[in-house]
Amino acid sequence: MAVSVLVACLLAGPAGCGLFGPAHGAPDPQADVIIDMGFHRFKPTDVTIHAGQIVEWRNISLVTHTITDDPALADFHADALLPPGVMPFDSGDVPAGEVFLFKFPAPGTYRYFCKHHERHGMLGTITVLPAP
Ligand SMILES: [Cu+2]
Repeated sequence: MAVSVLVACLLAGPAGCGLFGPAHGAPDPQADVIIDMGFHRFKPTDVTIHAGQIVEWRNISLVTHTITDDPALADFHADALLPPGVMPFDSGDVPAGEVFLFKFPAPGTYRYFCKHHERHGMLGTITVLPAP
């Protein structure tokens, strides 16, 4: 996998390497919190915000990740958790260098994962407190 990424990098040139793109620029002005997606890891893993705040995930790695909170898409049911009544969400593929923004509407605990690396332990938790 790593070798094929490097080969793809050489063929595509720097712009195709994921070394450029929004994930490497200034954070989106709308974002309240930044979470980096590195090598099979969300960093920080656990984040606490308030309802209505926006999280920006930045894929600073060289591989595609997802931000997925949907029990129906999880290999292990416990890797996805939503507060009661909140709809599941899924970023879809976020390629290297790209970002994904999501506004958390309701308080509660959100446990999410990357569809490609759930089995590698790429998991995160967002604790959303009531709006101040
Ligand atoms: Cu991933």
